Amino acid sequence: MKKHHSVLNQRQGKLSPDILSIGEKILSGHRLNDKDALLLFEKAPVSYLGSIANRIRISRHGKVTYFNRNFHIEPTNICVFDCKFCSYSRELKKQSEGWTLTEAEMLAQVDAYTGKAETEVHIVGGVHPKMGLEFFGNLLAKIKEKRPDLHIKGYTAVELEYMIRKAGKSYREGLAYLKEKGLDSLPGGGAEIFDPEIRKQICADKCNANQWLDIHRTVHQLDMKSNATILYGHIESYKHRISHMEALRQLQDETGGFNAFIPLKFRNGDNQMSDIDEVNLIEDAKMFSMARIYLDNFPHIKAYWPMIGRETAQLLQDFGVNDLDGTIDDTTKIYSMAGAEEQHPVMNTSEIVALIKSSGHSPVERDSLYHELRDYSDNKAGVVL
Ligand code: V47
Ligand code: SF4
Repeated sequence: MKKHHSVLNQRQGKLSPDILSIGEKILSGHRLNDKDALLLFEKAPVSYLGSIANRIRISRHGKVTYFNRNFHIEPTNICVFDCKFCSYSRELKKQSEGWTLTEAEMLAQVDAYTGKAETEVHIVGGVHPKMGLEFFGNLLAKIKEKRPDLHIKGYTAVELEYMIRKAGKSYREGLAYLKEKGLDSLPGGGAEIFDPEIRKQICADKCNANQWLDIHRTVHQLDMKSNATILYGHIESYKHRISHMEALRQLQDETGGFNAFIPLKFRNGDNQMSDIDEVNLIEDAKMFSMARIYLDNFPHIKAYWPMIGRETAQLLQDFGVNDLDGTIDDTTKIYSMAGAEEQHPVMNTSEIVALIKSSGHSPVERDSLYHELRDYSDNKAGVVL
């Protein structure tokens, strides 16, 4: 990448020498340390971070942006926990305001996709004391019986830590059991911010950082992949974001089991943190760029468009993002309830292809493990054939 350095310098005009030298170190392949990461977060212009993140993105993925076709099952919004940022869950004591699907209702949702092109189901919800390990094991087995071809990405580490602990099993036993029943991979939710002080203030009662990391480590040791997230833009500082990413980078060095990192922007609609302003687009672009730069061992940086909005997601492709989730058929309520732009997040394949193309990127449909299924870049109209 050496030949790019002088171009980068000229384009950036007056940048302090320390920022410039960090940029050059990164582009010549050095891993970003925490001290330099803090300096970049605090002092580097977003355009500079974006140009570095984009160079890394291009060197790994060219202009390709992946998407996959998935649908969500949200088994319940009843939750034993009380995360202050959550607009979705209803506490156990207010069960009458919540919903809980039966096994038959969830299987009917799977049936609705018979013969359709969706390759993945994402199962995620609240933590209901009556929906235990065995209940979910049986559900997985029945989904697989119907649709052996469907990849099941299911249950955050928070849901798993609770159901496995209640079943009196070790993480290894519980996760091996779910794998045997049909679980293919884990989504990245529940990570929030690992720092114990911040965690105490925003989600005191659910699994802690070490438990989250142990569950993902065990999943990787069992030969399954997972994702990771960060909830940014609330009461945390840049230091907390960096130490969060540091823990993830270390685990990825150890196991190589993470596929994607997904920065989740805090949305302030209808929750106990509604008095906190949401961060602006500049902060979003900085967060995604820093994720691409810092997490040098994560292959994919994903934007979850139902939450961040489709135009922002489109723009973030120039700030490190190479993956957009998903072609969700209006099956998620988590973000519309938190005040995200997308009240009814539906994007069919033609629309997502058009969105990726219109910013000069190349849409490629992937499966859940990032095998390429179809390259749409020559399909000028973005028509689903
Ligand atoms: O853990 C809850 C977040 C997560 C709010 O792995 C909020 O492919 C912002 O993790 N503002 C669940 N965020 C969703 C999730 C996810 C989504 C899409 C893809 C994948 C994947 C994972 O939603 C929770 C929490 O961090 N969340 N409330 C809120 N008000
Ligand atoms: Fe429950 Fe998840 Fe909401 Fe926390 S974020 S209250 S664990 S549903």
